[in-house]
Amino acid sequence: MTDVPRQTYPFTLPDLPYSYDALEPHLDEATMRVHHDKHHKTYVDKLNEAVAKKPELQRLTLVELLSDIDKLPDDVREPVRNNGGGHYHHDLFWNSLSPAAAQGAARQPDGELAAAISESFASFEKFREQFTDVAARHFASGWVALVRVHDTGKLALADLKDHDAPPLRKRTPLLIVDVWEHAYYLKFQNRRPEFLTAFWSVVDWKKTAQRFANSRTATPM
Ligand code: MN3
Repeated sequence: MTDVPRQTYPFTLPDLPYSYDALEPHLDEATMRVHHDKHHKTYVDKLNEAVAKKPELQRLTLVELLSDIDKLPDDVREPVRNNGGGHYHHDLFWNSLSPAAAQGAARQPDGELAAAISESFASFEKFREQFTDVAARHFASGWVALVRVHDTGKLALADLKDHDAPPLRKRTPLLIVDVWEHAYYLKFQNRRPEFLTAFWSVVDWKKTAQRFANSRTATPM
């Protein structure tokens, strides 16, 4: 299956890359099930509905659609922004999480990613503090991502409203957390900080390091 950023119409929902209960006890099976099978699927379905009406958009990849959002026809711009962004971000979120980390393995980055985080944020602890703070304070629905800024090669945080994607030609998201209530309400109700603590226990630093390495050599498109 084509990786999600490079998918073209008709877009498809990949299976979760691990079992629904693989992140227990940090992230619960019931939430993972409804989040992937219902929420994420609905974004894919609605994205397809929107693009079905525009044959001229059907050869564009998901990243191309999201990068040129302002150039899209008026009647599909918002559906693509919301549902295309929802598809892109959820795929990255599933691939930001690791069953091995849930079991206690590799809960910190190493190698070049660790060095880049320290260079951009002073230390791993400062990075985690800043990321957690932005995610805890984010008003209403959205996402917080660690991104690589292509111009400078530095890492930065992106605080994203609703499903708005960052400018993907200029910034590549490496790690993301979903702060929509549907991501945590079943288990944590309104206690978003507890969800964020659970998130740090399941981050997939290995895949994040792979995305970091790819972002330095491959074009985002
Ligand atoms: Mn979600």
